[in-house]
Amino acid sequence: MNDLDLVIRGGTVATAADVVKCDVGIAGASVVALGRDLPRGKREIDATGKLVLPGGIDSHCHIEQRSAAGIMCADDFYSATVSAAHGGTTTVIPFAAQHRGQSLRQVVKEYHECAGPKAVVDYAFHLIISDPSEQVMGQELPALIADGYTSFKVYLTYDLLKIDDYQMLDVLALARREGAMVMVHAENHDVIRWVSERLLQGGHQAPKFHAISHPRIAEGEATHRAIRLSELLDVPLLVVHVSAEEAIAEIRRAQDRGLRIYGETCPQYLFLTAQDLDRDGMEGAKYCCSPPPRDTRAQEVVWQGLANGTFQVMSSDHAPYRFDETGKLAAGPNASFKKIANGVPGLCARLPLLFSEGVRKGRIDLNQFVALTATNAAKLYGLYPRKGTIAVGADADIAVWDPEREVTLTAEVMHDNVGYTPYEGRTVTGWPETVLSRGRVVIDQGELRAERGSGEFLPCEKPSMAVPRGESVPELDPARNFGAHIAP
Ligand code: DUC
Ligand code: ZN
Ligand code: ZN
Repeated sequence: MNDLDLVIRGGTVATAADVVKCDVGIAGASVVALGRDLPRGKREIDATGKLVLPGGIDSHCHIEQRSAAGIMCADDFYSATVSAAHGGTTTVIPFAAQHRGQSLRQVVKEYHECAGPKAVVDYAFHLIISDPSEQVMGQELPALIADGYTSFKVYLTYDLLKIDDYQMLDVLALARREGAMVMVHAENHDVIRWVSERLLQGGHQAPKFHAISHPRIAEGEATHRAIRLSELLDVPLLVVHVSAEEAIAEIRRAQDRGLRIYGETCPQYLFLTAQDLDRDGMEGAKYCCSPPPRDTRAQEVVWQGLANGTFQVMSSDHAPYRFDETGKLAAGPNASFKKIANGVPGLCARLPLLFSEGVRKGRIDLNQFVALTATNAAKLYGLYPRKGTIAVGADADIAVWDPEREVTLTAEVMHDNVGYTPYEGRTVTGWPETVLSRGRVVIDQGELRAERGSGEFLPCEKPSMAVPRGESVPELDPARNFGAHIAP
């Protein structure tokens, strides 16, 4: 233990399980010792009065991604990962997003070309499957899963992304066979389309109608359907960016029945409401995301879901578009709600918001905070225990967190390329002062220290949480497997 490169001394270390006062000894990229009065390291960080937390894992963010409508995200892998690091996040899992007709292999190659030279923290990739062709399902996807892309998102809505229930069953069956994690965007496409058309026919174009066009029932119904399809094939499923009470109830009910259904929510469903979309002029466009923020009652139900374990993860769904002609207003300064790019930024604000409003206000405890922002994502996506915890042998990805520091959120504080934050003017208490990634100081007292391209790609293991629970037949046999579902 004589060769410690860095010792974080005198802080309170919190993981998903424990809160312990101890030092953290780091050699090279790894944590090598946890204990009191560790020998001096070549460098020391005094963490007296501070929390020492696993760096956050943001397992749902869109970086350098072109939307189906052709609009490019405002953040590339440099600005996005710099923003993440400033907020205490040391791993991001954005999407390698397939547009219809594209080879998934080629898509992954292109995202690597974007990320490799720019990322300042480590990254993995989920895949987005919009075109489950024979080539994709038969060859590309199984091969990519074996290569460390072990999770993928599918959409039940959006004209250019959605898959139908038959395709969803194909995707779930493949995930079951290959041990991958399926993430689903669960909203009923036809409900949204039908309501939207009627709103537009009635001349209702303003951003606030985006929220009305995505009814809670559409989210609840699609969540129910996705869960039932996964139940039919006995395969785990993760429902992403959940906002509506109806959807939360479906997830909870499925969990209570013993199904491996997981839930993710995001800051916008805790801190924004549909009222934000009704701001003056086009201002509301800044808050358009799908599913939309709901009301204060829904916010409370989301908080309950975080506290009672219905949700395993709180990710940002960072989908950054500037409030100008390159982003939110790409279809013109008075575009209808249907033409506004969907998404809000959140990579930097995610941890401080949840700490300030969740931990400090007693809605969740520190262990839950760590689980929701880091550990569970690592487990769900095959990065645990290398990432998501502070333990001997784990990567030294650490946020030394000042629980008393007050920061007022502004676009500048976010260090992204968006030009606004939906949380402008909100003061949070608790902020990361030093952030380490694999033992490297990435943020030092709020200053960026990392080089472009110093982040590394993380191939993901097949997640154990993607495996069906209990007795499970590896090959689906309709005559045998589906009998249980036919019984009255
Ligand atoms: N909704 C999505 O499904 N993806 C990106 C952002 C959003 O609002
Ligand atoms: Zn989505
Ligand atoms: Zn998203």
